[in-house]
Amino acid sequence: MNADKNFVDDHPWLGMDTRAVKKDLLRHYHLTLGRTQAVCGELYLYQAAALTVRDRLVERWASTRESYQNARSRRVAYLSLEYLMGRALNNALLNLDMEHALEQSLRGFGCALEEVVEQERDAGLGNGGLGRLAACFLDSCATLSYPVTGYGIRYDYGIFHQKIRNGYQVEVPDHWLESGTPWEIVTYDATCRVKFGGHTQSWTDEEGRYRVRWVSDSEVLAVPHDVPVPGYRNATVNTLRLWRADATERLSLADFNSGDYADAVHEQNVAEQISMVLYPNDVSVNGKVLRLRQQYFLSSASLQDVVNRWHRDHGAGMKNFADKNRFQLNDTHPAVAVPELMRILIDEKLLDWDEAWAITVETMAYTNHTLLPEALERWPVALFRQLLPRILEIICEINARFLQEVARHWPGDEAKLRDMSIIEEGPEQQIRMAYLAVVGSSSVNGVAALHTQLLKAGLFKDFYELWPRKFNNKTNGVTPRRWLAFCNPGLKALLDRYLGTEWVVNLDELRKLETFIDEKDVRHAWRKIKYDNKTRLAALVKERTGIDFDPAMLFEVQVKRIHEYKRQLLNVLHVIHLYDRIRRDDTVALAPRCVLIGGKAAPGYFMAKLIIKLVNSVAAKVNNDPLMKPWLRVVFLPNYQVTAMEKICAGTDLSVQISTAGKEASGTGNMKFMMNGAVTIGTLDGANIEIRESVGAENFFAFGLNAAEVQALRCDYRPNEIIAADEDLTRVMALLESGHFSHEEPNLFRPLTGSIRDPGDPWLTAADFRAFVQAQKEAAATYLDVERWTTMSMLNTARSGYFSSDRTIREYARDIWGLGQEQSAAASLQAQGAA
Ligand code: 26Q
Repeated sequence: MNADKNFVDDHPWLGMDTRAVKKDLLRHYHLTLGRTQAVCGELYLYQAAALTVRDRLVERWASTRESYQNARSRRVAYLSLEYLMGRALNNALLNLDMEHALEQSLRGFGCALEEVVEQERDAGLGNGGLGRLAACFLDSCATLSYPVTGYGIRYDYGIFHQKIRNGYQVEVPDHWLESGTPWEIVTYDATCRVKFGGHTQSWTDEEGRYRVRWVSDSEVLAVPHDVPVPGYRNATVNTLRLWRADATERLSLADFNSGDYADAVHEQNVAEQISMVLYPNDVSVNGKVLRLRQQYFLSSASLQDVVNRWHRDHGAGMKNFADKNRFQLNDTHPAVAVPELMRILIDEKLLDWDEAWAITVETMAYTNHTLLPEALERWPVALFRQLLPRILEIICEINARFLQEVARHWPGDEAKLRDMSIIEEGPEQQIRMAYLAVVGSSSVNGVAALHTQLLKAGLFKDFYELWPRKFNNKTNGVTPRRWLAFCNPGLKALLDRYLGTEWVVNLDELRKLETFIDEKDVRHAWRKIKYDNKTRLAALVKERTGIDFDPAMLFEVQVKRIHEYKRQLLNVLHVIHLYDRIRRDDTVALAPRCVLIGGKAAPGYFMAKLIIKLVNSVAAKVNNDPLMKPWLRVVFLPNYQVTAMEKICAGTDLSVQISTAGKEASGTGNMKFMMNGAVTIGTLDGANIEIRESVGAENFFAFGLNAAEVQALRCDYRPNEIIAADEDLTRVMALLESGHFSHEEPNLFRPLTGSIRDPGDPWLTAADFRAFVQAQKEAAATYLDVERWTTMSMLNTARSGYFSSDRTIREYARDIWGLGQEQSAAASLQAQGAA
């Protein structure tokens, strides 16, 4: 065999020792980047470090691909419009165990590693929980050596950068690729073409088959940008393939020659728009044409890619394709993959409908992430007709056949046909993407036990009756590599010392911590670690807001997207209540506390933006009042992102998870806090319920209405009576309504107080106020009992093993993807052999 062809196999892997790393660092600095004098804290040193690490990833990447190929195992494509990857360098250093070598190498330049890693911009290609979940899943798949490829879009602009001006959110574009990224390799030879617009033609071919041709009026190139996803110390490197959109014809020569330069680049601009920017709404959908173009672009390119590889590896036929492939849809955003796979199989591979449908349903699986009606995607039929005419025909055929099945199951039931139809009738026909995903998949899962239960009883009730076996739960998890081993080095050292190092890949091992729960030294070390982490967090708060947090005080944190259902407003009501108590000099059993709230609001979400302004106004009032100083500090932390959470979760005492019961599908921030020894104050919603079960009710501050009580109260909700009957709440509302926090504009917060007083308030904020205050009192009293709090904190970490995304991914692999144990083990063995 030609040595060049197999460079990686024929050469020993690059050294991991300081000498080898330092040599490559210098080489990249001088030769790849063309620099002469290394300057500490500059971008180029980071880039040289990243390239040095990347070389080692690329070697393992090639061998991982080969071992998957040899194992001929089933493959999974994870389709997601969002990946919130955060920083890659730190993560790769941990997973390849290179931190020490790089640190030493940089020392030669008189430079600290911490300074170098700070140069990296977050890859913020997602909004919140759903995007970060995708990133945690990729980490677990690589760590477990599962052959899973992530597919997404390489947005030029990720989630906006949040600035706060005069207390208001201002969105600044996130041009994260400004100085390039060392973490992608462009794979031009796997470029695909995606069709848009035009019309369809049908004919009967020589063999008498009914055929359809989609004559599009434009085509866009999808260019793969591959990002390495390293597993934890197992020599596996999986792939995140991100598509960038490009024009097929770079510029129109005709237009160019006729002198219209602007028109000449028009097509290019239209094409490139597709991968230009991430849509910044996380809950309510916005129905923009460009968003549908993004969805189809991702779905079509990814499916073509999988089918192309299939032919490369297995020849021309589609036999066994269903046995060897699975597609996981991250919410309905890529649900158009269902009709797109049908199109490829029927129009291009010439399968008949039934064969194609069997393959499609067998290979597709759908994860639902929300029950909120405003988050359910619907697209006008008219828009599909214009943009994706062939796909619309296929959806109509899927629906027609599906409705026949409904009619067989519920004979004569017209209402059922109307309720379950993929196409919603009305003044404007709409496609219900969630129904399309359910009908076209063999698995439908929710993301926490309560959420799945509510899906089966509510949104998908009829579908559950029709196909009970499709439905299953997969409670979310988070990766313990980033969310414990990396973000909490102090705690990692303690765990390594007392438990050994297995816990990083087997988080259930944390249970062993319970055997040390009474050991004085451990308890003392535990408190010291938390104190140090709080000091780190305080430094971040100081840098971003100018406010001093005192690490001796209770750190209470609520960070997540700003949304009414998450009830940051309830948190603020409690803060105002504390402020009111301190002003009245009622400080009995009060624990001095620092309250941190952070998160981005969708740019068009008025109420969420007003909540941000309120937090800032209350913070200003509190922090400028000398009376408050010993008791209360409040900040809104600007630009909450993955990298900020790495410091935040390690330095938190009390994790605030207070969504209206039944509304938060799962939550994943709650899990990161728990792992790092924070205690939760929370409602019985989403994964909070399972967190409480795991840690024990005595180690969790639960409060408020449960999902059933929320439902029941809706019919007869009288917030004004609740307020009138509650002296504390009356005072809080009076402060807000008197303009106490908005002197120049006394009515500024009326929309918020009005919503609390509205009998139609869907979030029942007033209903849970008293219970929240009570739970907060208990939390404060407990915090003041240092020993009791230490025990609670330790037990939260010790019992968090279930919330590892390794557990979640094992369940996906077993129940949905059917990835056998042997497949993962074989790949892992091969990779290790290569290492
Ligand atoms: C849809 C159409 C058009 C534009 C935007 C969107 C869109 C984008 C993102 C809709 C929703 C999202 C994100 C949803 C999300 O993050 N959901 C969260 O998922 C987490 C992981 O399962 C859960 O833990 C959270 O409870 C859930 O809110």
